[in-house]
Amino acid sequence: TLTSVSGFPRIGGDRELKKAIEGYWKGKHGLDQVRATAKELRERHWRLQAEAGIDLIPSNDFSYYDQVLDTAILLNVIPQRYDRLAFENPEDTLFAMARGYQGPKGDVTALPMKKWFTTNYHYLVPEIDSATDIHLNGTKPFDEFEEAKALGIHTKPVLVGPYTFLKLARNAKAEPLELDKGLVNAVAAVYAEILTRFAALGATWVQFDEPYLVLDKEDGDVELFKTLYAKILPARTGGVKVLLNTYFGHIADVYETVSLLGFDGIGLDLIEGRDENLEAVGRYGVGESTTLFAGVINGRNIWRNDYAASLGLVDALRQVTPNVAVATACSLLHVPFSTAGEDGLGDEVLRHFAFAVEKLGELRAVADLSDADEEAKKASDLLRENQALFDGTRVEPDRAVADRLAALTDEDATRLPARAERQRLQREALHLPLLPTTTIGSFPQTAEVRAARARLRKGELSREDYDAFIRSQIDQVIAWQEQIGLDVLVHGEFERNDMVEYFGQRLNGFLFTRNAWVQSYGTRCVKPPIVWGDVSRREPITVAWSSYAQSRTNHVVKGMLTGPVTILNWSWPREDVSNELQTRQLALAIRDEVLDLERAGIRVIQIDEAALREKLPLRKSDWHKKYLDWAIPAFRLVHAAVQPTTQIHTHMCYSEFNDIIRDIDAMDADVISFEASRGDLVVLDAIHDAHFETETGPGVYDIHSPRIPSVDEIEERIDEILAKVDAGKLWINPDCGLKTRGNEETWPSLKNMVEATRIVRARLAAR
Ligand code: THG
Ligand code: ZN
Repeated sequence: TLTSVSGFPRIGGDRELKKAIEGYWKGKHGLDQVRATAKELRERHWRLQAEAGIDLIPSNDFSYYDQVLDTAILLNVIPQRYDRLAFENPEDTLFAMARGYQGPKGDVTALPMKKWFTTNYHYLVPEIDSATDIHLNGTKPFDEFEEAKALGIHTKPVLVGPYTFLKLARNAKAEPLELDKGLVNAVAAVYAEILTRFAALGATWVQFDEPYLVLDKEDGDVELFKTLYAKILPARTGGVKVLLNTYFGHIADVYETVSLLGFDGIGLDLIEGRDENLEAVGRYGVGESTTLFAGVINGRNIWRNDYAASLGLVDALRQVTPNVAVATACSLLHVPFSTAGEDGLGDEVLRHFAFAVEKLGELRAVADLSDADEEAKKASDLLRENQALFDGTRVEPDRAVADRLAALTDEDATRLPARAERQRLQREALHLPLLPTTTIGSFPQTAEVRAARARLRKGELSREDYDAFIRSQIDQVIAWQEQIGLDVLVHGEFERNDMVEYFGQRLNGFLFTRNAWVQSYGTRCVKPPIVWGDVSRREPITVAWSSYAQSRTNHVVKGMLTGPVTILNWSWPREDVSNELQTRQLALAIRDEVLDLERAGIRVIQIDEAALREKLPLRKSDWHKKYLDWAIPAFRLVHAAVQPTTQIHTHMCYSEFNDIIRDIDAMDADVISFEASRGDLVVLDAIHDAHFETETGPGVYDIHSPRIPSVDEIEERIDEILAKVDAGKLWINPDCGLKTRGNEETWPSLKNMVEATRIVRARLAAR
């Protein structure tokens, strides 16, 4: 049985690509070194897959920064402002589009970045305007195909498909495209040309990734898909085959249409879209010359595959067609590289894990087992050993946690009195001015802060000295906040590496890896903690730092926590219990922390839910019953027991929640801050129209850029917001945390923000 990998991680087992590219950006070496590292990694990754016996090994899944950006460049979708910089090397144009450019050649901001479906990966949004001249630009996919061929490895080129590309692209005003005939034809023509070229190079399969197909369809979507592929598929010459690959959900609503278009292969996600996809295949059948690619190896988890379950899925498809290949359910980009070297974990634990390299072996094993007869399967050690991983209890349940959860009632997740009454009491208790100013919590993680943490880890700095260092950082940041006149202060989070890892490390039930990095965007990676058992809190986590900060000032200091939904979404959840249960366990742990902070005299507590929207199901019909109905109450459980005068804040990184605005209000926080500085004021209309009760802090400047916004600019911004939000309910803050910024831009920016606020306040008072 044929095996196919959708895509492989490219950052490298030791993040070699990250280091090479960042070294180049810092001027430590030239592009030649970046190119050499990239080439080495491609070779290593192809060889690993070949040695694992994979039949269809992807090429062009490599990228310096992002595969959507690569696709844009391949289609010559390069806005003029980047082209005009006239770099000699195409890599520099690519990096300018990805990160912006400021230097002798000009000054341009980066393309916007967005979350890739329900993952923590981010892609760059292609920008198409009337001046865009779409044509095949560059040779990256062909070069990489030939590079592998020269190594004796025949690969399957992979491209982001034309439908997904057009659905993700925006016009210059960041609006969805008006898809006129010319544009659609031009895009289809490039893909047809790509197919023709690959046929000439001797490719057997070409894979087009169309994850956008798993979303609800809008008017015209199905037509668009049909139009594109009706123009592209006839370009199959010389026996080249086209695999239409879908993932992150099911395509039941279009399966019939798609199966009639004559693709040589259709890739189906049998993990996330299992039941619907199986049902659709059963109902509509499969064309005689079409192979189904059964996506049974999970590309979104770190757990070993359950072979018996996978074989069941392959068998179910074989009831319909003999032409079944076995595949990863999506690209392996979203999992860490390899478990090799994770010797801190112990074999009892490690045998349950499969990262990208180990998943290759699983894929081959499932394919081979699916060819074996019943006798051979019975005799298979491989199958027996695999089964043993899923028999019995992996970890003893924590009775105390179960009892606590069982005793909870709706009242435990219901805060009283009602929000309007609380807001009145809080205004009196906290003595806040109109338009209170604050920040999202973190301050710059300078080289000095990172170095201190590294030295603590290596044993070069004692815990006492480290704590003293953190206290000195807090002293400084409190003093600076007082100086520039912020109203609600924070301690700066200098003690934290990552807002999720930090909490995971201090809770029962979590495990950690040394090197299990996953790309989040560009060269930035995350190392999510692993939920292994029932979660509970051992002891207070943040109380000492927050109380210390509060002891240094007469201003209110805001306590800073990460919420349960975000902790789970940015961890590797276990699969033997539901996400809902794990989130409720986390909610109880954070609830204990909230109450301890309150007891210690912290009167404002922020519970970040930066990733709340990330795992919102892709199909609207699933939003509530599969997610919001338990995620929102879990958040309420965290804070419902505080005093009416304790003010609860929350923060979300993306303002894309117009469509779930009532659910956000139902979190019942007193204040919410969110990103809104990129000109997108639509969410403010939604807040207005929904009679949103939560006080709001729409970010007044963009922290993702090193630019310092002027007082005028921020003042204008506040006025714009005031046209839509009642002054009595408005907070003034930046977009997001400041940990990725430097002090040299942070403090002037905040100073300007406070100054702009004072001007607006004075104007409002004079009215
Ligand atoms: N934490 C986690 N996920 C996130 C964010 C986060 N996802 C979305 C958002 N923030 C943007 N993503 C990132 C991801 C990584 C980093 C910053 C923003 C980052 N990573 C360091 C790097 O790759 O250099 C890690 C280095 C280290 O810790 O040694 O800065 O905040 N979980
Ligand atoms: Zn944020």
